Amino acid sequence: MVAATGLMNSKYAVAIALAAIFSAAVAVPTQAFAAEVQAEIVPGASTKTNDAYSPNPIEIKEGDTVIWTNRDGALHTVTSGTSPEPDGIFGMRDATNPVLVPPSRTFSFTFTEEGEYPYFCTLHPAMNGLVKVSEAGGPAMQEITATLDGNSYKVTAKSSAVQVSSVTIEPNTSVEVTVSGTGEVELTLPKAMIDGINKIEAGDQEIAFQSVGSTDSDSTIKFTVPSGVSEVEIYGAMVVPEFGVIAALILAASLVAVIGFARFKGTSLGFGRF
Ligand SMILES: [Cu+2]
Repeated sequence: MVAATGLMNSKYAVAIALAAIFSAAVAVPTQAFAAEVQAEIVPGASTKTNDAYSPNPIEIKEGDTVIWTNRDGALHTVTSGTSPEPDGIFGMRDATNPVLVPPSRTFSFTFTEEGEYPYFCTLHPAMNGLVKVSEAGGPAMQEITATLDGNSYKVTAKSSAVQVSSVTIEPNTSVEVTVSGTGEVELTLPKAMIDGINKIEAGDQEIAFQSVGSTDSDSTIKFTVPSGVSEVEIYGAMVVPEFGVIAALILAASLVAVIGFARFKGTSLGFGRF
């Protein structure tokens, strides 16, 4: 280790480049943050009441889309309001005509505001359901695992606006977080992976962060992802080093030493002949 330290610095760029290539290879495609939630009009719905739509209630977040599939053999509707009065929020083509959903077809609606949305079937007014939309501000929890040398590090992200798709360790340097969306995110990072967090960069810009918690094993930070940013670099006093790279560098160091020694011998031998 001690012998390799000098070489480590000169080969540092190589290690970082390797890490960058590796991170590019594992980049995960970003997904839309809003969810599509499946629901159905159950078989035999015509004779059912609050069990005609399933699940009931449907619990979602602001921005989510509910897709109802008609699994029954009859026509039905998914019409907002309290039976038998449509309120016009969804499921109506115009003031008087509901959207008919034939067997095997779907009806979908995107809920952008929190609240409770009762709905029913205009053809079978006993059929009724409820969609409960909670504030997107109730942050979603995401768990992402970063791996290095067979060790995995579990990172938790909490945000109502930002989706974290991958966390990549650049050994000895930083932790790179791939994000989509703009807004505040709270990250809990294992200290075994990064400790003494001291700087966050997005692109070439430093962004402000707050330490909001610390335990023996984890630290939690909070920052705002600016618009147009897809990668955030977190720097710390300690970032886990890559064992494989260190081993390769030590091997390279000893090879260089051996070759150097052999050349020296060869040269001196050559001189000896003249
Ligand atoms: Cu119906």
